[in-house]
Amino acid sequence: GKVNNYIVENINNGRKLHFTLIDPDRVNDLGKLEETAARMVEFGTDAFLIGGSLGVTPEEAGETAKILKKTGLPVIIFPGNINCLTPYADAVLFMILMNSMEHYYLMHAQIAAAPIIKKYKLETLPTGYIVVYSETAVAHVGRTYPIPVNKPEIILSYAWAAEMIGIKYIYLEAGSGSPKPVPPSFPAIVKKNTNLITMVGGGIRSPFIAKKLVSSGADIIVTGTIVEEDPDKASKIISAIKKN
Ligand code: 1GP
Repeated sequence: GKVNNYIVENINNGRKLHFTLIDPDRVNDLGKLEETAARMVEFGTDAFLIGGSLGVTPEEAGETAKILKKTGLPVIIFPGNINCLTPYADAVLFMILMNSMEHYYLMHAQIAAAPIIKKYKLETLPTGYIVVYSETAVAHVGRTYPIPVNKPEIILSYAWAAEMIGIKYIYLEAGSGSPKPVPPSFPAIVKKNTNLITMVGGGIRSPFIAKKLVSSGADIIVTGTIVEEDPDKASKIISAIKKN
């Protein structure tokens, strides 16, 4: 698929990527979103993710995708649930929430989504999604089982299992607005021992942390909250990871 090729080619050329996450539930002004999106493109973001844990209507997802598509960058759905699906995006992270204790997030959401994704003709990016901490919206909604931060070998077991199933992307998630990001030892051990494309997000607020995560092995850094607060802060993060 086009979006996968774009990501893989960039990574193979030694680039570190930045994805801007927009939660359609928090978009109040589409004009302002268009402005923010244009600024993020100027700063060097590489793609847009759209999604949220709660409250996203398919209409909001669609309106958000349409605005973001105007930038010319890939627009990828990062679904909290099937309500986030919209035909106006380019692709979807087709995710298994690997450390969920809920059967629904392991296979039923995917079964419910698959025929809709076919109808919408969305490209799928097969993704293992792991939520590390417990005190975030995604952890609560997804009923996840937290990962001990001082045990990177556990995250490696998840990553190996994902790779053995045929999954191509791994998303190491601290949770949106998390007070701390995932430890750099997590992308480090995954990168060293697998061929998975490693995405890291949640609680990334400083250029220093972002740089540390990419130098440890993250291929893609995702930021959402700071873009909502002030796109200028995201600009510094993008510069830091691109300089790496
Ligand atoms: C959440 O990883 C993303 O799914 C982004 O998190 O909002 O903390 O940047 P932040």
